[in-house]
Amino acid sequence: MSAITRSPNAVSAAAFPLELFLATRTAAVNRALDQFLPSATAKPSTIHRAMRYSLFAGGKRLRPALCLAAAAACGGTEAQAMPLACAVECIHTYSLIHDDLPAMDNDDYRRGKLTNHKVFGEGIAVLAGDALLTQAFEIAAQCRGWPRYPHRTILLELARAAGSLQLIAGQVADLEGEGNKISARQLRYIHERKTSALLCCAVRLGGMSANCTAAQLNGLTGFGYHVGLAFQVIDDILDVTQTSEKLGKTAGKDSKALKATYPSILGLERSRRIAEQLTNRAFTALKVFRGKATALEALAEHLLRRDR
Ligand code: GRG
Repeated sequence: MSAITRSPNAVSAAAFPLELFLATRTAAVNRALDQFLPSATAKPSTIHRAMRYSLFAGGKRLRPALCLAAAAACGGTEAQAMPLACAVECIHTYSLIHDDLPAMDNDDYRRGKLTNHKVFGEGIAVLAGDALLTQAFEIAAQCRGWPRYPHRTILLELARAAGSLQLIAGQVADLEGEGNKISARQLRYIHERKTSALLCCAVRLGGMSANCTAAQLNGLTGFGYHVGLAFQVIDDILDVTQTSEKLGKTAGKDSKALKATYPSILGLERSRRIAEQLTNRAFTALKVFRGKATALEALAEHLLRRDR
């Protein structure tokens, strides 16, 4: 562990029953996703089997957990937040299916299983990603809508995070940066869009589902932004320190693809310190909740300490 001072929130987060929270929320999200999606036998069954294959392949469900925890911090309910948590997970899974395609990162394993295109072929994998992206908006449109956040606001939030100025922009910059020398600033640009935008969107949507105040939304935005950045720094560290078996995807791919990462630019130790600093900033952003955002705090601490 680095010598950096940990936020006092890290202490209260340690007392939170996070394992139980993650297990129960993952089960609830899986049940809801199962109900929202067309059945595996709905015609044409190939596409529905492909969508379900990746969606239920054992993802950690961190974005839904963040969404539900943000709702709880604002006094909301799981039932109200659930369509939004599921919508974000569908977008996340679509992005992974497309990211694994030969034209992108070209990976054979994801979530400990063969990638979608390895099982269903490239054409169906592209379509399964497209269908999950579309499904996300169909699910989100079924949310209740709130006085401060009507359906229009919710759908805009999702579309912007997944669009060509955020998630896609990050992926474009990532692709174009491969094999080139990239500055820490350019790397931050990629991480903000490729990873932090959707994570932050999950947190904000959770708050919106509780009709949160502007001050609460502002706090959640700062939290989601910094946790999202820390998440990608840790992801890059795990890529060089963990095995493929542990990660459920091919380890060491970034260096092979000559991708710029925090460890490759700044080294492992500095990268760890940066992830800690970002997590502390995320804690600071939660001040507005006066200690009542313990699930979010525990999740931030968990994301920093995770080993897969
Ligand atoms: C439109 C053709 C086309 C492609 C879009 C946007 C995009 C492809 C890809 C970006 C996706 C990407 C790989 C982002 C990085 C975020 C990241 C570290 C994902 C891994 O998240 P985890 O660890 O995964 O939460 P699980 O499997 O547990 O859900």
